[in-house]
Amino acid sequence: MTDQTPPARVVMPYGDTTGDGMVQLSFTLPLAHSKVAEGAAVQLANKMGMDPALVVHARPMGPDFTFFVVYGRVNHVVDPSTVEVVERDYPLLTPKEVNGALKRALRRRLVVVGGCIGTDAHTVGIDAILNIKGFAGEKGLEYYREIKVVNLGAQVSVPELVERARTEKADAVLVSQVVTQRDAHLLNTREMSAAFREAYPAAKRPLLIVGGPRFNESMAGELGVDRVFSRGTTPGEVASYLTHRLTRKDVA
Ligand code: B12
Repeated sequence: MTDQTPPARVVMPYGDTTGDGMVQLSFTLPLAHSKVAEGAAVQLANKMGMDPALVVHARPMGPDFTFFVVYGRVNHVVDPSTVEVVERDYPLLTPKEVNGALKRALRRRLVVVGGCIGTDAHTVGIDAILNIKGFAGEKGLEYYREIKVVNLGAQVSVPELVERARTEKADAVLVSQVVTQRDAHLLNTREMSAAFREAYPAAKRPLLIVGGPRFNESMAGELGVDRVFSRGTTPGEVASYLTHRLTRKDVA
């Protein structure tokens, strides 16, 4: 490539050599492990555009199911310039800057109520954001002097969450959803946001934030929340977002 060569617009996955198109895929078929089941796995991979496709791992999952890993080539290319993502649209602040901005703007502590709703008991994610010990080398929101954190823990019902948000006069409600079986994370989030809209006049409603590893950050509008956070979120990002949204009058 010379200095004049424009950067490639499209890219392909690779395994051994750049552009060879090799990918690896895992899935389970409701078939007892057999040569036929392995052939069915290859057929599925072929139909998905992998050709050739090779079963590199097959393991029975009980008597009637088999888990597969298939390695093979695809011919698809992707164009990074057409990818749409939610970019961070607020500055990252230090805890000191967050505390200073909140104190100046609110003249009281910001109140955050959080928990896992529905039957979800995966509290590690919300604890990573809220608990003082934090995540990825950053302290959680409990560390911030100007933030009061009420962590309700696991399996909080929506009515309980709304009630607690009311009694605590929450500025923001932080909900975690990790389990995605039958789209539980989406259904629970919609139920939660609808309940807050019903319980509060629009101008008084706390900021609604949902997070979890399988959320698409661009779904805030359709889920009825103000912001969605996904994999790898750090407490500092959340504290900075809260400060941005709750101290600036011009931010919708
Ligand atoms: C630990 C764990 C458990 C523990 C949970 C303990 C606890 N107190 O949390 C226990 C053993 C209880 C458990 C139980 C179950 N689990 Co489990 N569990 C996991 C595991 C291994 C790790 C999850 C975790 O802690 N991640 C670490 C945290 C830090 O990451 P995180 O949650 O993504 O959080 C980050 C971001 O997403 C974001 N974030 C998350 N929430 C929020 C909220 C806000 C407001 C914000 C801003 C950000 C944010 O910030 C965090 C930091 O970056 C995952 C597999 C995996 N490797 O991910 C399975 C997994 C989540 N579990 C799974 C399942 C199926 C279950 C069970 C149903 C199993 C069963 N049959 O009983 C039960 C369900 C229990 C229930 N009622 O919820 C599945 C879910 C599959 C699916 N499609 O939904 C997974 C993916 C495993 C798998 N591959 O099958 N589990």
